[in-house]
Amino acid sequence: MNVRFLHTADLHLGSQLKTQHRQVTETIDTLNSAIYTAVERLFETAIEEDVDFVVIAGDLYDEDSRSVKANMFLKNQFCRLAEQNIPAYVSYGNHDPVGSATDYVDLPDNVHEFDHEDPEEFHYPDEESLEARIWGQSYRDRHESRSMYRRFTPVDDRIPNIGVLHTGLNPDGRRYVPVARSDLESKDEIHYWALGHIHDSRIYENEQPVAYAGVPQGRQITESGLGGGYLVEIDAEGGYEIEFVPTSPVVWQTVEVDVGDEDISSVPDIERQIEQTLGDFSAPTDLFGGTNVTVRDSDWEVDGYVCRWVLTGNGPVHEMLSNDEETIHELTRRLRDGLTSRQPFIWTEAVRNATGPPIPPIDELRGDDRVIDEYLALFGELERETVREYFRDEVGMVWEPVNDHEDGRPDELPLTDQRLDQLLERAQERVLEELALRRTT
Ligand SMILES: [Mn+2]
Repeated sequence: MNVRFLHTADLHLGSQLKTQHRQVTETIDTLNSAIYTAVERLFETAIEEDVDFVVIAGDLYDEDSRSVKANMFLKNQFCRLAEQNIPAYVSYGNHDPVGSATDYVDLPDNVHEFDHEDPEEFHYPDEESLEARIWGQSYRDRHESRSMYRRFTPVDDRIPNIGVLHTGLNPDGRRYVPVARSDLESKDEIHYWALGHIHDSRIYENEQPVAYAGVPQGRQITESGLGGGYLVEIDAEGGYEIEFVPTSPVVWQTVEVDVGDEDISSVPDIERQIEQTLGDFSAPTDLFGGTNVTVRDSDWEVDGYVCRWVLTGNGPVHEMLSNDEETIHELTRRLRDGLTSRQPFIWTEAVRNATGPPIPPIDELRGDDRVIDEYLALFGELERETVREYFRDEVGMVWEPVNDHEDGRPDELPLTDQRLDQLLERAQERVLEELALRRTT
């Protein structure tokens, strides 16, 4: 016995892309409707593929107050499924807990919403001709300290059993369904874990698949790459096939552009340098390296990219970019004017200046100057883990690592290993720049 279904989560209907795009007209419709377009594509795929059912693992809405528009939109999507006799099994998450929910419209009968007091088991297609069981539980409040999964108890594993959970997979956290991945993996009677909450698509294949569908459409620079959902086929013997269906019309990217060349000295020069990177743009499809997940090849195309340009390199433009904020503002404005009408469009989210002053190449300085040599040797020490520990201690609470994106605060800077690397590298460059300037002039 096998079943085929669509697994999605974290639609966050009712939220907006954080793009500061209010002042443009050409792309405004695409950006404003990107989340709806992405979700519509998911439902379209479910219908085209004639799946058995659809599973949504929480955060359908961005706010627990929901919105009339989002509510009406989802109702229409569910009605399209109903016309094809496709049921949907829906759990609510920390963004749309049931306890404080306002439903503006009633959803059609093919939508089965998981209860928020106790776990619930739904039967596909019905009690008489049982082909699959779908277990889940909705959030009652914004924070859920119940781990829920223990009470997902199908009577046998002779047909596919699916567990639906909105969780950060953090056994020590108390807010988003504390549970370890190994806890879920040890539940042999569950053949597929359909998870929500983490916003990028990822999958663990140690035992049965434990899968996050990710967002259908990224909304900010930290949600980069393709958004989408999974087409899943499973059987009761542990066999499975998972295909990722890309849906996001807009892709977020951070692009480093080296503007350190000595010939680059003006704003138009920087623009030309940025334009040279555009030829390499393509939606990244190598998302699931080392797993069994394939990315669906369809006529789907990206409508546009939202880019954060990070300018790097040591050259004459450093002074111009650093002395006056207006330069960055003007560059941002010109990029928005110049690139937005392209196909696919390029919207500039921000320009960040990470350039340094012109200095001689390090290799020219090495060996010639005792101070610089000593400094370079000292910097090698920073690679050691004990020194990294010391830094982590010194910078204190403000740099506490945040494992769950929901726990991030605007006044905190989560210190990941990657960010620590960036900081150390940047610090090394800054000191070296100062030393080189002072020792050579
Ligand atoms: Mn979410």
